Amino acid sequence: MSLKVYINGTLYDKADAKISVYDHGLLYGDGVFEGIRSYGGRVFRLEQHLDRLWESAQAIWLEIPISRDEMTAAINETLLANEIIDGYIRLIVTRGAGTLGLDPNKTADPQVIVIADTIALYPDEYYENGLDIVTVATQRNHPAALDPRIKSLNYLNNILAKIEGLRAGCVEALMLNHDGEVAECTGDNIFLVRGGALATPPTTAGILAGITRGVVIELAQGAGLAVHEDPLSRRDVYVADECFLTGTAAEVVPVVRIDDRVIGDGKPGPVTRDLMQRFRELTRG
Ligand code: PXG
Repeated sequence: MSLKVYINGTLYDKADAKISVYDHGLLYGDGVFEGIRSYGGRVFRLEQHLDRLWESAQAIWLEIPISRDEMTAAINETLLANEIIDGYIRLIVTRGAGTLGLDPNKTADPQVIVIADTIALYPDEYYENGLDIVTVATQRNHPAALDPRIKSLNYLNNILAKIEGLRAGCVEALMLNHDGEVAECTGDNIFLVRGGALATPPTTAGILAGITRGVVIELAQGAGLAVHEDPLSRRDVYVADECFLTGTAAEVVPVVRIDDRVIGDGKPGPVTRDLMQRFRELTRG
């Protein structure tokens, strides 16, 4: 059975799921997206992902041509057509096909695309032993230029950082903001554990307000942990007791080495392991 992809109300075979080369999503990265998980046939934190998608679109003057209810129906239809129970959903809204100029007024027909697929998970080893990451030279976009809270199709900032990380032998890379503070990784938010409390950069540090980040903050507070959203330096990271990353694809993944400094005792710590377990129970329990 070929994978079916939703475009503007129609399900196409993957090989036939195509949009124009004049689409400004392709020409300029002009559009927005979301990455969402489905667990046990239920879409995880759908309302929050839709909120973020609509806010991203609002921020770039992009009117999503369908309602939230229609988007929800499109997601369910695409999941069903592909018989996906546990999987990954990618929502994409492009500006649509236009001229070769920047002017979005010369585009028509924003494209609404829903891809539902299985997800290639990180290997178990990452969760058992933790990641080794590096800080890269590519800074996170300055929020005054392009706010990282907007999940736009223009991901070059993160891709450059990702390439730097990969070339250093790391699957994730830590990005700093314009003030040299810790921002986030290329597709994940970062948390530290120190003195039994969590610390994570505030969204004003120039980061994506991750949905998983929000879930982990709730889980931690529910477990009686304090969570501090304060600016963090690289030094704070190096002296942390524990470190972990959160994201839709990664969920909660420990970090045990950063810039060749060992974090804690070099193994995933107890707070991280407890939150991994709580996240697993929430999504699979
Ligand atoms: N920061 C950035 C820059 C992201 O792109 C996150 C943090 C985590 O946010 P969520 O809401 O997912 O907890 C992201 C999300 C992928 C992939 O395929 C990446 C993301 C989402 C889905 C898939 O690598 N990034």
